[in-house]
Amino acid sequence: MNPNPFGGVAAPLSILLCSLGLTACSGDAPPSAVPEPSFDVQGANLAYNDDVSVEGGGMSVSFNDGNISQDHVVGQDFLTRLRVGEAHEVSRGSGVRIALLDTGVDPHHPELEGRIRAGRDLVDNDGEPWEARAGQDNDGDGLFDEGYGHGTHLAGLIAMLAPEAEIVVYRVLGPEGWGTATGVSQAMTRAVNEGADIINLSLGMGASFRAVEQALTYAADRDVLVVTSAGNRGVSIPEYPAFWPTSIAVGSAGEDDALSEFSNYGPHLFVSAPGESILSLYPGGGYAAWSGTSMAAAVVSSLAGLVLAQDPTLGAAAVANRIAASTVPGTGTAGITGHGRVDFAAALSEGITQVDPKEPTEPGTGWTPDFYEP
Ligand SMILES: [Ca+2]
Ligand SMILES: [Ca+2]
Repeated sequence: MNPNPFGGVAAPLSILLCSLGLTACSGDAPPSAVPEPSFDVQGANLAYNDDVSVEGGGMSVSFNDGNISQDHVVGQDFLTRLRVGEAHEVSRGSGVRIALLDTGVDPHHPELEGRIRAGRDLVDNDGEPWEARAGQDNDGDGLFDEGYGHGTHLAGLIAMLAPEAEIVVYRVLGPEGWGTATGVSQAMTRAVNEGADIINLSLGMGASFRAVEQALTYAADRDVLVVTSAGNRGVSIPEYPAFWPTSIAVGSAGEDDALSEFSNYGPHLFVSAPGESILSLYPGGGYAAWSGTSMAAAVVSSLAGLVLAQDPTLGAAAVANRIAASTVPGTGTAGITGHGRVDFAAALSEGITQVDPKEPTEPGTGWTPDFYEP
């Protein structure tokens, strides 16, 4: 039986095998009918073996769009829907450190001025985790530098949504959106040791690697909240690290709060957040629209930053609990779409602080069942 409540078809076997690392994945088509701006193209950039890619597949690619300005970015409808303005009257993320493990950022973008701190570049092994093009199609998908701008886009979102949080950048993915599990695990351990409160992982891999599992456990043991993207293949097949129980997996929702067709779903999905045609920054002082659970994850990392800044005594599980308990009623289904779509103002409201934190359970169940109250 096809469990997809959004009318999609069950994933072909080749994609399943590919997601489990049993076969090479380049050449598999991404899910169709993904709502993308016309200037976006889709890459079938799926992870296998020891590789990690931006969200593990179905990656959307964005380009600088001269028609978008900062006015458009701060005027997006989803900010009103999430009641971000009200939330900022209560908390702006001050004192919180959010680690962004991605393709790096453009630290010279005017909107990121004074907001970025260099963590480490695990791709080039240097101290400058900044985005750079390679001008090569190393993964043979016909696209050049298709991951370029991904990290800058996410940094722009976090800078807007948690305007006083510190963003610490670790570069773990090259310009085509590929990296290694080793690099991700090393960056996670560094981020924890360097004082991160929240780690944003808008990336995915088809299998669970021991080094990454150990880094996730290390973060959990030190009460660092790890926020992951659920993946962009529109399936319920596990992708890591989203599937790991101590991370909270974020799906993408559209304007109507329904889960995006491209968003992965299932028992491990914790909450959803806007992820369709999100406007943010692009390297070189530009702007771009991008769709994906990557963007949704960055929205939730930012919200976690606001919650933690409001009450620094909260542990990672308590922060996650408040985000889950304050979702918009009726937008989530236990075991499929998680608790529902996040609401910034509700997460910072008085009543939510009374919810008891719950502990994560086993891999694959995520934190969803424990948190869910019908
Ligand atoms: Ca570098
Ligand atoms: Ca390529």
